[in-house]
Amino acid sequence: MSDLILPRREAIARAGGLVAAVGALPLLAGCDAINEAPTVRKILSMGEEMNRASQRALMDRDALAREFTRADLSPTFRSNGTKLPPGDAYAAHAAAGFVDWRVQVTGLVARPLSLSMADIRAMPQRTQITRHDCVEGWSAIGQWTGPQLSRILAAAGVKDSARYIVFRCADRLGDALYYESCDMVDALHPQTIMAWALNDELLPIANGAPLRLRIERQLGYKHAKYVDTIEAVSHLGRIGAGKGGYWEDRIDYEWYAGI
Ligand SMILES: Nc1nc2c(c(=O)[nH]1)N[C@H]1C(S)=C(S)[C@@H](COP(=O)(O)O)O[C@H]1N2
Ligand SMILES: [Mo]
Repeated sequence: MSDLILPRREAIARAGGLVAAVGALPLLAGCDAINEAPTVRKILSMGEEMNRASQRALMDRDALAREFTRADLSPTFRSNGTKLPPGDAYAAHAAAGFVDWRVQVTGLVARPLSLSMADIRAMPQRTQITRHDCVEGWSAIGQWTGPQLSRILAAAGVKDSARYIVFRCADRLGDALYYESCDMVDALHPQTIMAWALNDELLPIANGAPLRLRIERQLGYKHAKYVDTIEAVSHLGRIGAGKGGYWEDRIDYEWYAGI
């Protein structure tokens, strides 16, 4: 939590700095006189405004992404990035309807899990209709179903030392496997689900079959497809090139892609 409190402290410190600077002007009357000076009042309220804005930004991390209705569904939910993971192993899983697919829940957890798709579907489910925004300039509205990530993490007994969740994917894109990560605020957000259905059908291969992350407060590239490992970690530095995601490691995509 301490990183979350920092921005607010910074805002307060910055506002304080402004007030201190004005206080140093040769206005030196009592506090009340300073507070009544129009510029000072303006600056003080700016500080308050900044503080309120930063508090709002913090609280907003828990706010829900907008949900839509079935009437809003895009006629087709397009695919981006990998459309078919290369390799025989994935092809065999697909041919078998993913009956032997396993999702490992590992890292900083009390009870590592190896979940089948049947296990995933037996958990309590959440269905949500949301808009996906890709940085490449397109959006699509789809209905997603799957268990909340928070339930999976609770079943595994995620430890207090876990600060990030890493999602490892089965598709190699160029030189490396795709992966993504998020902090615990997004991991435990009610709309963060591991989806196995899109628009009431099993997830198509192009959209990440058999299981993909939906992390609705984040941009498209954070929504890892073809997930085979969910790992709780304390640091991201030793994973991939250390920037928390496949694209973050390669081009200047932000790790925190909040929307
Ligand atoms: N494993 C994996 N996940 C991925 C990608 C990918 O190439 N591989 N592309 C990302 C990008 S940039 C976007 S916009 C979305 C696209 O999801 P869609 O194919 O269902 O439209 O998946 C994201 N997750
Ligand atoms: Mo994207």
